[in-house]
Amino acid sequence: MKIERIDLHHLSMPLVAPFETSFGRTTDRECLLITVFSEGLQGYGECVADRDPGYSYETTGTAWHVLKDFICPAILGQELVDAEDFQRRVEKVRGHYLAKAGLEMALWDLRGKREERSLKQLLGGVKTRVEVGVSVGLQATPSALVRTVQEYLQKGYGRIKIKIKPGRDVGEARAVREAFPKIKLQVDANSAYTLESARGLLPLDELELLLIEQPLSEDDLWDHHKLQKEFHTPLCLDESILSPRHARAAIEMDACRVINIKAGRVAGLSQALAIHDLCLVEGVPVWCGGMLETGVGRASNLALASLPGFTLPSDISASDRYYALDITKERFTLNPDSTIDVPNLPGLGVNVDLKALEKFSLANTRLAA
Ligand code: NPQ
Ligand code: MG
Repeated sequence: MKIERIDLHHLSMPLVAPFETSFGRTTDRECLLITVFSEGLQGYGECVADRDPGYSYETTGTAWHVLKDFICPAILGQELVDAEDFQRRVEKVRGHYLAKAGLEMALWDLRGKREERSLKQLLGGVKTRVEVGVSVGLQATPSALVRTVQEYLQKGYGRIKIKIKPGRDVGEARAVREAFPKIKLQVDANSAYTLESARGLLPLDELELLLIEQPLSEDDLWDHHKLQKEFHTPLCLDESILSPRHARAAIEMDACRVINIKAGRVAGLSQALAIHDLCLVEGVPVWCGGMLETGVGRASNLALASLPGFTLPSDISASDRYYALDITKERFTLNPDSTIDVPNLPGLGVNVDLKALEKFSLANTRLAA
């Protein structure tokens, strides 16, 4: 497919409620929407970078710069075959995986529309509905947390993840476990601990958690290996796994026993697929992480999570968990069995609402060959 034009949209979308993690509190989610034009078709991709470098060093500002000045120029006017072809052409751009992944998603959407096949079909997905859970941000007190968890359980979410940070960990997890002895429960620290301070988390081992996500620094596989030896509960890596190579190293050194796959974090769906395939062979369970995506990224996550190795519930919520108004005409809803349907129309299977897109746009630019 000939890449004729690429539009970048810098968006800011109000969240239905603030979301707080160990790295900060967000009330409006920024992201980039990327439109790729080719032979009468348009493909959409979402770059999951945020305004601040809290989850990742990348921001909407750096992704805008690197897309406009390096990634897009490498493919504009070119004839592209597929995602692997794209990855080869941007190989010399070091890092900036969130930026690369946003563009790669748009190429998959284009390819699906060209071939009249859904992203699920292109990736080799096997499920029509995927099991999901909700990620609950830090709340003011343990009892407020229990009330919030209760609301999500009533809405039908069958798996709860709570965010933790030093001083707000064992007490919160214990309160939720005591209130709901049987639910599927897991915690996410977003790298807030050191090997020493993480020893304070040892009581979590009694709470029958599905996993403990990313307790230590993103660049610290070795200390995760040391920490895993002290826990029966599986450690799960998110921020640490940026490539199939990282996944292989983490598995070989037993730095984790579960991997959270986010296409955005690993430079694209092609790389997410490679990590999935590796984990399937190695018998390491995976699930799809979430980045407060719009309907565009949500559709991509659902297709990815329909692959056979995604055996744990994914952080893919219904649209109304994050946004009262979304940029897709489609809204995703939760089925009573805590699943969400995987789109099956060509490409991502969603239609962008151009009015909503305009409403949320902070800046737009058009890049042509
Ligand atoms: C995680 N997400 O699994 C991430 C982290 C995260 C759903 O828990 C703005 C932009 C706010 C990106 C908050 C969930 C964010 C963000 C949290 C990513 O670690
Ligand atoms: Mg995480």
